Amino acid sequence: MVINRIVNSGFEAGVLAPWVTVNGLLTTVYSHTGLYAVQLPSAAGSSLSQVVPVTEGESFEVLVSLAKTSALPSPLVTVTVAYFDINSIFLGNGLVVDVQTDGLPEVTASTWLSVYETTSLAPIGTATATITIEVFAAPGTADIVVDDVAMVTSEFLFVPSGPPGPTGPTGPTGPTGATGATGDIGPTGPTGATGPTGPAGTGAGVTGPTGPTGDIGPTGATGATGVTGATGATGDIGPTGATGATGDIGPTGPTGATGATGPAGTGAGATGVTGPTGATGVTGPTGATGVTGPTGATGVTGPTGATGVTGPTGATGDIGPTGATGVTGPTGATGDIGPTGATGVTGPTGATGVTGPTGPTGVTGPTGIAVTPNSMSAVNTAGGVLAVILGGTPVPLPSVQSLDAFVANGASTLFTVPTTGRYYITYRINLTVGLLTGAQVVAGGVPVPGTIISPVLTLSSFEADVITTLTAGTTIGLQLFGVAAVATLQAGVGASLTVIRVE
Ligand SMILES: [Ca+2]
Repeated sequence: MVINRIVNSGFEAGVLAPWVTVNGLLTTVYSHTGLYAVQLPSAAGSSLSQVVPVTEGESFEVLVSLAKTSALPSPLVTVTVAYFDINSIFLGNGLVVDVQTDGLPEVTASTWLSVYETTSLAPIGTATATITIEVFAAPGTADIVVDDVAMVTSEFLFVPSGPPGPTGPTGPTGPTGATGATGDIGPTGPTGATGPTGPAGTGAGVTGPTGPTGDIGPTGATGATGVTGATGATGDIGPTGATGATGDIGPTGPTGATGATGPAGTGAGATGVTGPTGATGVTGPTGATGVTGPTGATGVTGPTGATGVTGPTGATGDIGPTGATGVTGPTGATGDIGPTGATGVTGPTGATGVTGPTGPTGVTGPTGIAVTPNSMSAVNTAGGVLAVILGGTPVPLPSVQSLDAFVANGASTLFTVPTTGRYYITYRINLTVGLLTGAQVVAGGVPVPGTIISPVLTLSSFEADVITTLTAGTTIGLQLFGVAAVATLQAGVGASLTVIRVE
């Protein structure tokens, strides 16, 4: 911890105590920082001092800000630190600094000289130190002002040095320290740009011989521009005129050399962030072994060492849990053909194939059941004369009868149907002369549609075929009808009727 042993360093207590002075005065006319400083007159000499506690082995950084109060030269000023033991016996000087005559800046220009020096170590037995600023008597010199006197030391300087501990967290930023003294004035910058040209003089006189250049008079009002005169002979170069008005500020010149380091500010600032670790110094002689400190935190695990020699095989452990299924390996060689599996489900019917060639005719099968069990046929082969009437005249069919189960009446003009079914009916009538008579088959006394022939011109031959349903017991016969006439049947086939059951 940095500490300043001086009390009331900047005199801002408003009183001098605990400072002791000879001829010095507290002043508010000048100050380096704050409101107060101490003025030390030079005419008869003066001094300012303070006693501070010191431990043997300590040293200090001493800071003092000084200036003079007028343009007169400054007198000789000395800053001294002297060490004393518990009995106030002088043990030696820690610091003696002389500021030579006229070595101080003038305070009115706000410039101060800051003395910054380091004392030697306080010798064994030191109990106090006295810091003294002394102004030597010198009539015709300026008074001196003093401000911001500090003796700074660090408590860490005298602690036995162990290895550095870990860096602690950064503390909060402390208040801003006092502003340091202004540094030395830097080198003069480059010359600025030339200022604007002043107005021309009044009246154009005849150019005379060039005289010596006079002083530059005040600038007159701008006159009218005169006629340009003949150019005179070039005169001798006159003396340099007075410096003109300052021109505009030129561009910034290159940075000058670094000035002398200014004095440190007064007061101890806050502890800054710990800087980077410096280079390792030369190893000193080994000290006595200290007390063993607390065990430090376990360090980072080091790199894995090389594999050791394989030890003897241990006992077989328990079987571990089954691991995750591994990646499928490459396909192995084809194995032997396995046993035939069970017959699978019948698949869908495939598409119809191409029709094959016609096969050979098969063996004739057995005779089937007859589908015409009832049939009849009857013919008139003798011919003969029939008297036709409008309502119909039956045609007898007595010849070549094949009646099966049909039954003919006595005149062979009607035949009784034995069984109900569908029947194929066909008939023919052949006359010797054409007539306008009609011909038809009647069943149960009703003409059967499809068998009725009603000619518009005379016909000699009639025939028709039809299939119709007949009911058992119905009588069926052949008729001529429609006109009153005499018809003669041909001999041979004068008329015929055939009826066949088909279903
Ligand atoms: Ca002050």
